[in-house]
Amino acid sequence: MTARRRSPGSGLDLAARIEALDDAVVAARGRLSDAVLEPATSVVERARARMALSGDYTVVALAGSTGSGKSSLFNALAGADLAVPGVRRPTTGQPMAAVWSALATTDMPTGAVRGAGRYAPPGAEVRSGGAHALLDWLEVDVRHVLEAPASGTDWPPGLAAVATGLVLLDLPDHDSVETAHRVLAERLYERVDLLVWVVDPQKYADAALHVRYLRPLAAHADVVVLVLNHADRLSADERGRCVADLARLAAQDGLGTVPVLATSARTGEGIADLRERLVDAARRRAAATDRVRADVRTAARSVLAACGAGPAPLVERDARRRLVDELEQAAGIPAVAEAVRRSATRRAHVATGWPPTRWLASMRADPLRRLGLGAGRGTPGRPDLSRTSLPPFGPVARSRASSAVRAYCDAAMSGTPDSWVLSARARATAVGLGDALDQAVAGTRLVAARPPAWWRTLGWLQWALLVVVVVGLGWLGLLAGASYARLPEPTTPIWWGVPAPTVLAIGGVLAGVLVALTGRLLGAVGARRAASRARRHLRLAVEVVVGERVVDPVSAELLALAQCRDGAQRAAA
Ligand SMILES: Nc1nc2c(ncn2[C@@H]2O[C@H](COP(=O)(O)OP(=O)(O)OP(=O)(O)O)[C@@H](O)[C@H]2O)c(=O)[nH]1
Ligand SMILES: [Mg+2]
Repeated sequence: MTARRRSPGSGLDLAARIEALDDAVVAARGRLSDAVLEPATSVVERARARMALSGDYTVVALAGSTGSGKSSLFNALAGADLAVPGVRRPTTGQPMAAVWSALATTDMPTGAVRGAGRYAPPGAEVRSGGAHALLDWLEVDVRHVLEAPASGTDWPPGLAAVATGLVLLDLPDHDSVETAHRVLAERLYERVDLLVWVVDPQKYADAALHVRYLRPLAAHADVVVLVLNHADRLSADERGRCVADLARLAAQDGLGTVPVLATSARTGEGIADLRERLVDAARRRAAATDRVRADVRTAARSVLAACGAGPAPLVERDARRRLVDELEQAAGIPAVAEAVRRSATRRAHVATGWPPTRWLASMRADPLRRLGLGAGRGTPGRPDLSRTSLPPFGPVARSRASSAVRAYCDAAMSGTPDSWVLSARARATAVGLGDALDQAVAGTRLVAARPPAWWRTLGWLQWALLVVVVVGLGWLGLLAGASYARLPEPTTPIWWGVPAPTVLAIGGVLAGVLVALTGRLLGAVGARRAASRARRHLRLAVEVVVGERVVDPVSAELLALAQCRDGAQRAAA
């Protein structure tokens, strides 16, 4: 066993690691490719399943190519002819189990069983969590339980120390013409606790063995044993060279620390040593958790390679501001603000202008109403019920909005994996943004509910001045009538050297014009203020839309990335 450097998170227990990997996978779903996530998902499922099953048993599989001597070794280790080794190959088509354990007698009936079919003789007590449940999960139907001794002393020779919970599997090959064998074998390669790779002197350097099977197990050195079988066919020198060469190739595969043994199923050489190692592993009861831990680590590392490490990036404030600026333009907000200004100017004019010419101003259409906006339009709080007459979100505005949204996504997601950026872009879609902005504009109050008080004051003043003018003109008319009818001329008061009715008529007109000019001046100032207030409200409305449609979805992507990285880091530690 090699000493491992402790890293932060390496104190996590295995269950927490499995959950951390699951968190990472859940966070990455739809964001990383299936090629990365599917194996990790299977690892989580297998790990949970194995951890829920008995830890008292250690499942050891004899793996390798056809003819390497797996079945012969299985028999040699069992000390009984359970499997049928063959000269014609491939021989083994179904996996077969041998269970040594005093424990087994309590959860499986004892006795050697040969043949296919699920082993469930009458009266068999099936206890969940026992070897039986474990073999059910592994889908190994052919099972042999070695005869339980009457007392602890009369185990068969060589097996006295084996009351350990060792479950040995003889597997089909992975390299014959029978692809069904490979499928069965590979399914078990992924699930057993400890893998004994049985190779022979001819095929131990096969590229397929190393590239397809051993390299992916680089993190599994604690649960791999290499066995060079058929050792009786080699001279002592050749054997030494072969073992050294196999160890060198294993080191290249990242398995430099695994034991490499030479055995002969024919002569029995090396069998006791191999059995001792397996019994020792079964007694320590660590292989199952070591295997699962290595699986979880390997899967977490591949997720980490895809999602990247480190904290998720923070979105710059500027990026959001730029997006809001662009969408304001795309939604025609400056045009609306300008319409608010011109509408307020017009209304101030109508309210405070000189009454005889006011109607001229009121004849001009209200620019806000022309846009389908303005007082009394829309339903505040229910913008979905109204639509403005702003120019529709045409291709130009739409492409402007989409490129602004894309620029925001790219800025926010910089340094994250491409697939994550694409996912953010897909979620922060610009589709429907035009309508959302239009509704936001429609739902924004642009005109104050009540006109300013000074408008009304000036308006009444104008009417009063008009009355003065009318009185003056009427008076002048009476004087003219009296003079025409040669009636005695009434005395007319003289103000400032001018007859009073003339003062009233001319003064009233001049004062009306003055008040109208004052109204215009104040109206222009008020209209500019109304426009900038409207602009502020419209910007807030655009910000709300941007938040819901773009910023929140992108933040959710960043959060998922942070969760994925955190989970994968904890699982891989
Ligand atoms: N000389 C020698 N022959 C062996 C040894 N181990 C197995 N054999 C022979 O090699 C042949 C194949 O052995 P099996 O045990 O059937 O090999 P296998 O790996 O189970 O093969 P498949 O079931 O086809 O995958 C048989 O004829 C065995 O007798 C060994 O250590 N030395
Ligand atoms: Mg076989």
